[in-house]
Amino acid sequence: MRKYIVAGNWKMHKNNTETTALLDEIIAKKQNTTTEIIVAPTFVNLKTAVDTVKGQNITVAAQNMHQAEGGAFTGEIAANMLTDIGVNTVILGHSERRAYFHETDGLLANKVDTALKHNMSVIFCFGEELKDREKNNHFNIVEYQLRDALFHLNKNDWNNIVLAYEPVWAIGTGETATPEQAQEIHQFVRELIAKVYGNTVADSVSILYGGSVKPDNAKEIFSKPDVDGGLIGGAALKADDFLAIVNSF
Ligand code: G2H
Repeated sequence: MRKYIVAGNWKMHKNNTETTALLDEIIAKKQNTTTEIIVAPTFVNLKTAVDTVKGQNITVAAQNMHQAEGGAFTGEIAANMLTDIGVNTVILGHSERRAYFHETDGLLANKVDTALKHNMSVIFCFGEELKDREKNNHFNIVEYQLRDALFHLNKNDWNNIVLAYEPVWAIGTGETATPEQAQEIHQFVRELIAKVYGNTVADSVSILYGGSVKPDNAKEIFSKPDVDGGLIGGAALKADDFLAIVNSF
């Protein structure tokens, strides 16, 4: 059975006080749900978040991490610094990391390996840019991203991988892929994983959609058979919006 997941990627928003306030509101208003709720505040607020959500069935994730075990990498964060404070999930390969911090699929393969070595779960983001879609090259791009970053993994590794399809042209732009466009890629990805790893892996990996998901479009997107939830940016910054999305299955 695939897990349904709604993950809030807070990006570079919310200071420490605001982090506590938003989490308190989410905790106070959240209803019982079988959907896994994940929040990803900034690094400096992760420990606060872990302490605040204790016992609440909310997972705290980091938005990035370095591939090395440690060393002279000014400004970076290692896997064991995250696990030591109770953060066992990390978002890797977000398009903003790829675009502004030059992260390549080769580098991301190393980051994924490091995360798995530390028994962390990875939410791996991928997706084409507008120019790729305009050239009708989006299936190829997505396939290359997954092959280069993930297809060296063995079958068991996939127990700790969640995928997040985020078409770059739909991120923070108000543009959303139509539910049909999302389903088409999600189905393609699941079939690709089935070819490489077999049906058991393909049927058990959760594939989230991300890119301008809002309370008013979440239900339709999540209703598609290969969409197992969402990675939410802007709409994750307000408790009511985020929880409306969590309750959209
Ligand atoms: C895509 C998404 C969250 P938004 O980046 O990862 O952000 O929902 O604001 O488009």
